[in-house]
Amino acid sequence: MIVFQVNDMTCGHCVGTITKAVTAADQGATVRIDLASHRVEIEPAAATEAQLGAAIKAAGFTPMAAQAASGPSATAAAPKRGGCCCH
Ligand SMILES: [Cu+2]
Repeated sequence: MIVFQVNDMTCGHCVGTITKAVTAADQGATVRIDLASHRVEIEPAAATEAQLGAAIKAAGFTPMAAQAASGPSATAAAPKRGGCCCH
């Protein structure tokens, strides 16, 4: 599983945008998103972590590599304005 920390994902619209970006990059991928902790978990079918990260970036967000079990050091940075239409 690939996990990204996306701190500028702030609402359900962002979740939809990122889900679409990931499935466009890898049509067989399974995406699970936890908005509260800003985590995007992807079970890829074909794409690499770099390709999926690039797809999320292209959608206007800032993906960071995250461990499957996020440690206490993964404190959320102040959300930046990203690709979301609602902020
Ligand atoms: Cu949003």
